[in-house]
Amino acid sequence: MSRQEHVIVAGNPGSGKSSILNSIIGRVKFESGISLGSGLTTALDSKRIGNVLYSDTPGLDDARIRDRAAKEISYAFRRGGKIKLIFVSTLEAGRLRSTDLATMRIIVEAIQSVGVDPAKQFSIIINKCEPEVLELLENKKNRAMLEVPLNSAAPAGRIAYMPYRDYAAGKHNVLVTTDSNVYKEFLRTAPAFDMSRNKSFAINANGFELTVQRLQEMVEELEKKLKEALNRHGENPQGGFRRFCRKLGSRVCDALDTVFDSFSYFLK
Ligand SMILES: Nc1nc2c(ncn2[C@@H]2O[C@H](COP(=O)(O)OP(=O)(O)O)[C@@H](O)[C@H]2O)c(=O)[nH]1
Ligand SMILES: [Mg+2]
Repeated sequence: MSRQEHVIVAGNPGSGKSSILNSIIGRVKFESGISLGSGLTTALDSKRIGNVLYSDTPGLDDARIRDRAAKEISYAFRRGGKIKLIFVSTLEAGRLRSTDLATMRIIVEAIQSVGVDPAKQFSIIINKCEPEVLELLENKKNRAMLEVPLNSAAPAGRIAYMPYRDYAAGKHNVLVTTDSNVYKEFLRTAPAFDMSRNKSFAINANGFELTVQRLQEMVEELEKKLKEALNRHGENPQGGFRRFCRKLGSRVCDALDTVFDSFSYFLK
């Protein structure tokens, strides 16, 4: 039996999740806009369109609604399916937010805890990238500075960068692009993993603050080491970096191969 395709979009408030779903569908089906405080989506919003189920989920970033948000995200995964999970994140002055990394990590760990390994089987969209950022990202070393830490927090199969669209800023229920082909193509080729219906699936967000702190430390260390390693290009930086990854692995980073692969890729 082939499973129902289930697109689950996750990430913190304002990153553009609902807008991305609308762009994929080509119509406004999910409410989008800015809201001060807790974000617009505080409950799971699932809609079946054609043969596909789309789930828009609330973020874990807000301490006041975190437990509720964790439950609501869990409900989406309980339905199972051929899951195309998309994390949406934005950069702040070119840097990853630790709260976004923690959100990804906690969700990935919850999936692993029911015996499904989503490593490399989900996508990350870095949304609302300014033209300057996109230009910097054309340089491999700059991309390594983002993607190696990203993969060590949550090893993605696909990382995509979407541009900042002036006309969508602060708007309510607008399509960020009339060209839904970009998003349709993104979704069509997005990696997926299978999950059975599971009534007991639960995301535990109790450790959110601690995870944020640990990931922040990890990213700082990783960035420092990466800079050193990339500067030593040509002098076999891999050996030292692998040793460093191993050391890190005993503490926080469990996807060493992915981290190392993405690092090696950037050295080519
Ligand atoms: N500038 C810009 N604004 C966007 C983009 N995507 C979404 N927005 C705006 O960002 C705000 C939050 O978007 P929304 O999809 O509701 O985010 P969500 O909370 O993650 O679901 C809305 O005002 C959108 O119009 C984009 O690509 N560029
Ligand atoms: Mg939303």
